[in-house]
Amino acid sequence: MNRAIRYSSKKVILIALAIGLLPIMLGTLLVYLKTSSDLSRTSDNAAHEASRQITVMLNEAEAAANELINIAGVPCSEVAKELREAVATYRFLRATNLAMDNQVYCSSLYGTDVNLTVNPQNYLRGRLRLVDQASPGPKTSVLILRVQHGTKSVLVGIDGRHIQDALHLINKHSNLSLQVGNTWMTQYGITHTPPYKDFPTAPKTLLSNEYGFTVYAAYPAGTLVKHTFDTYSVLLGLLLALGIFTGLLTYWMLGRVLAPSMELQRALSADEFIPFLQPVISSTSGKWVGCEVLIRWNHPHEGIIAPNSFIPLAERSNLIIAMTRRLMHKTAQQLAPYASRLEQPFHVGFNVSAKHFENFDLVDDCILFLRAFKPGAIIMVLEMTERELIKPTPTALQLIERLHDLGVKIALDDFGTGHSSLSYLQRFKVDFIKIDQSFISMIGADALSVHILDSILDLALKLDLQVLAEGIETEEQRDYLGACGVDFMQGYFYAKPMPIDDFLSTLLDKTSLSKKTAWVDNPGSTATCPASAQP
Ligand code: G
Ligand code: G
Ligand code: MN
Repeated sequence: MNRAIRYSSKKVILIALAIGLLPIMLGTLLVYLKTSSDLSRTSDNAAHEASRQITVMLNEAEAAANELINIAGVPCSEVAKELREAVATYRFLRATNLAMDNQVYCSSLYGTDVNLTVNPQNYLRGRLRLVDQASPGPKTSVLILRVQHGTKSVLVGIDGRHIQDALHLINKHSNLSLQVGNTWMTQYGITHTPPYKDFPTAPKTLLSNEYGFTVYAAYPAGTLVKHTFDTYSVLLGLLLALGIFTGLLTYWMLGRVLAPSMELQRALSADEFIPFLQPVISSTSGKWVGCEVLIRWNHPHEGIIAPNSFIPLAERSNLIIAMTRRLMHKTAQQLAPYASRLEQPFHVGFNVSAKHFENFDLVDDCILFLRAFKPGAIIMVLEMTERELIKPTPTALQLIERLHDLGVKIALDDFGTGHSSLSYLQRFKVDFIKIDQSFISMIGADALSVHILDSILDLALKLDLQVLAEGIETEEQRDYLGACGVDFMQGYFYAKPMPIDDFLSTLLDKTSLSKKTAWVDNPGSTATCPASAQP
């Protein structure tokens, strides 16, 4: 394939990039959502577990308090021992206290040596309070449960270290805290500002109906991303590899399949396709009586590109219709101003493909072309190649009908290379046949080859159609074909395909024309036609 058509456009890169990123983004999103729901679940579990463990501690403390409430009011000297025994018996207790009318009068830690007034309003639901306690021993926090019966009450303190340990052990990564009123306990101790504000990831709140405390569980900022990468690093690596692979594959495939036709489309929009004209010469007058329009791609980097490298692609990608339309338009534009100085009528031949015979667009294109000239000035010829025979579908036949009504002629190009039958020529109402250059080059070669040419010529002439020989490169070929009665000549011997400007200046420059005269005017010609192919 031509290098020009493989130029990968920016679009291909963008599409490949998008397709490559798709599995990466989609996969990462799924993994991210999965991690998010994982974290949310563990956070929820942690909150429930913390709540459960604190409730267990409070239940024990309540059992102790319910035992001790019976001895509240009894003088301290009689019950101090029982208070200390309770602290020793129940696992989590740090201290027990008895009070009358909210005045603590007996403590497991200090006996009667205690002067403490209790304000029930400081207690959540009158029962629960979280405090720092400086003595005895190192400063620690205590969760106090208060149980009241009438004027009697008991205060039992749960050692905050038990709670801290529990909060710490339940989940090392999540941040757990216990809220009682306006006081919070984290695994690090007591605080009076909400600690969970700094932990925005997967926050969970759990309120204890039984005791009224609240447990918060959450993760620090960035945990989700960190967790995603920690847990799914292998999967993410695979996704990345998959993304790169699909991206490259897409780039490669588009580059092969899509880019060429996109490049053609671009060139079409940029008006890079231009007509070259090759003259058709009358055998009898030697005059330029027509031309064949041959498309060229005027590529910005590659220069002039021959059609063989892009016409098949244009046919496959359906661009050939639009391309031919542009070509007809440009030819008309450039030729029309000089139409009156051309031979009258002047034949202008366009190559058409099988694709053109699938609908009636060609009719409009031909009408537009002919409209650019005075009626009768131009004979438009459509060359359909014998290499790919067009199927005689109802559409194709009707199309030919309409074209004929417009005065458009049909030429069978590359005659001799295919297998068109007589009935085929009649059904398609062929007006001209163009003998393929491969036969013309046989002139002057061995006897067998010339024999093939003679048979082709014989057939062509007997069909009673106008005959054109293409690919004429030598005088000998011209004279031979002229003697055989071929009506029109085309080939490098006369002129190569050239830009319209060159074509016009050559045509209008009379002197240049006299150089290549008609075969009949060539006095030195001794060419004779074999009897079978004589006109
Ligand atoms: O010069 P040349 O290389 O022009 O032409 C090569 C081939 O391309 C020929 O077979 C010719 O019929 C074909 N060709 C040239 N121009 C066109 C065109 O406009 N349309 C189609 N379908 N074929 C073309
Ligand atoms: O298939 P079609 O007949 O449309 O193709 C015409 C092709 O033949 C074009 O590529 C044109 O450039 C080429 N051509 C025209 N005249 C000659 C010639 O005298 N010799 C050779 N080799 N090619 C020619
Ligand atoms: Mn042709």
